[in-house]
Amino acid sequence: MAIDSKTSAKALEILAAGYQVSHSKSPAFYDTYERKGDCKHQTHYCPGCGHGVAHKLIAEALADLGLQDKTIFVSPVGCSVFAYYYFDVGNVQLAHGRAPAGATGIKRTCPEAIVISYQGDGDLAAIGTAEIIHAANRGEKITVFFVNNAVYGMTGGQMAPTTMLGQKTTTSPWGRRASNEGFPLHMAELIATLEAPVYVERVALSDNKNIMKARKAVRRALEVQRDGIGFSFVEILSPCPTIWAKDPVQARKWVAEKMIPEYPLAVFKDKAHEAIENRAIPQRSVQDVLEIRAKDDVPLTELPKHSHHAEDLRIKVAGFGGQGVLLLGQLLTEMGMREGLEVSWLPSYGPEMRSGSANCHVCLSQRRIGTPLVTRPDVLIAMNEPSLRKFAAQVAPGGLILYNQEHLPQDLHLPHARVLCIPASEIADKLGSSKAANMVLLGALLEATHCLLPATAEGVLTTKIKKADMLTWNCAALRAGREFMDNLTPDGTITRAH
Ligand SMILES: Cc1ncc(C[n+]2csc(CCOP(=O)(O)OP(=O)(O)O)c2C)c(N)n1
Ligand code: SF4
Repeated sequence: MAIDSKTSAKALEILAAGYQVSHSKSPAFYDTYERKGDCKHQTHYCPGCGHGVAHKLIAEALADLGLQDKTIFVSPVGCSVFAYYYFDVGNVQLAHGRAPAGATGIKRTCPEAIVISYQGDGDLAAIGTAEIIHAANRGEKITVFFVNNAVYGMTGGQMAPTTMLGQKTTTSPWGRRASNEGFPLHMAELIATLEAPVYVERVALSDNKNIMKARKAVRRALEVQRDGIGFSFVEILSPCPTIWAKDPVQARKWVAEKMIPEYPLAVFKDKAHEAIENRAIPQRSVQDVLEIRAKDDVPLTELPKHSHHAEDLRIKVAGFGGQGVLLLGQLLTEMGMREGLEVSWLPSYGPEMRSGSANCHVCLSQRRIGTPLVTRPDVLIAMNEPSLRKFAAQVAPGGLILYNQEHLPQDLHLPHARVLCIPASEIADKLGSSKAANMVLLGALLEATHCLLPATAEGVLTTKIKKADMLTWNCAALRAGREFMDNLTPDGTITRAH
């Protein structure tokens, strides 16, 4: 290698000063990579692969910026699927294309974390187009590193959305044609057209100079997230020597000569300063939200001094479409919000509007909710027999089942839970509308668990139901459900007939 006189003089100067030049791995990498049998110092990437370089730049930035301990790295499906074997940070690996959706959830539940979505071009620009566009458009405060090598590496070199016109791949053996496969997608430009993203840059791993620029971009993107400013996106043009059938040196050259002309390197957006000054959206407290609602003329129950019986209550409501299953879940979450709880509501129903099965998952919690899925309910409200049969076994030991019938089916034994049989449809029918059976069960739930205040329920009903006669039925049904519970003995039998 030729060393010019300036470089060698600098080297001599360093040696004379007693410095020791050494190479070490970033502390943001594990010391050994467990997956790799005898080669625990190596990654699984091919020699000359850009993923290795991109990983190094990210790991060094995390360590230098002091972010390693708060980072959660979301790996994709693609050659970088095993990134979690290398980065000594929190790791999650998600289904193909879903990394930005997962990263959104993680960032929203752990806003103090640094959340990275790392994706290839197949993952981000093909199967995951919707996820990335919407995460960017919502301005999620995450960082996305998009490794564009113009092919599907992991699966053997199929055409990617970023494959260039004329480029041959296993699925475009005569070269990509605009007339048949469309034009290459320019993701950085596309993302930069959206209003919300704060920082968007394209860099290339083509030579040392560009790698140094990539290093800077990686840091900038992470700083944008560290400072809580907004969505940052770095597209990294990256060599894939194996699929391109080139050696590592030729592959880097190909990035410079073929990819950069198609994908120009640029900072497409850097609104960080503007964002800080003009666009910072203040976080709203529960009290703020209540005040806003008050201005909107929504009648409020006062924030009650109510001690909720449990920190977390997970409820599943299930029945036929048309029984008010989803509405009951919505009412519970609205009530929870009014009482200052964290809430979530997740509906699940078939394509039929009526008579198909429907259920919803409801979480009421004094803490932030990690997942809206209720797989082990504390309470099951089963509005019909198929729902009881389907979900009763899921109820947590010692949990509660409210069943919309006078008796359990004879063959069903549910010793693990407390079962209350309430002929809610019948009670509601006598009050004027069997449609209010869900309110009877709501009343029974409030009485049985004291999870929320009956006054809150009436407040929510008054806001939601505009027709006077319907409001009367529903409030009457709510009270009937509570009264029914008052007349139950501890073993669940009725002391007074209705
Ligand atoms: C749902 C689903 N569809 C398809 C696949 C097959 N698959 C695995 S990786 C991949 C594309 C990988 O290409 P890219 O995202 O560009 O990453 P690279 O391997 O080039 O780094 C595909 C299509 C899959 N695993 N899951
Ligand atoms: S196939 Fe390409 S992207 Fe995958 S590890 Fe090898 S060089 Fe890297």
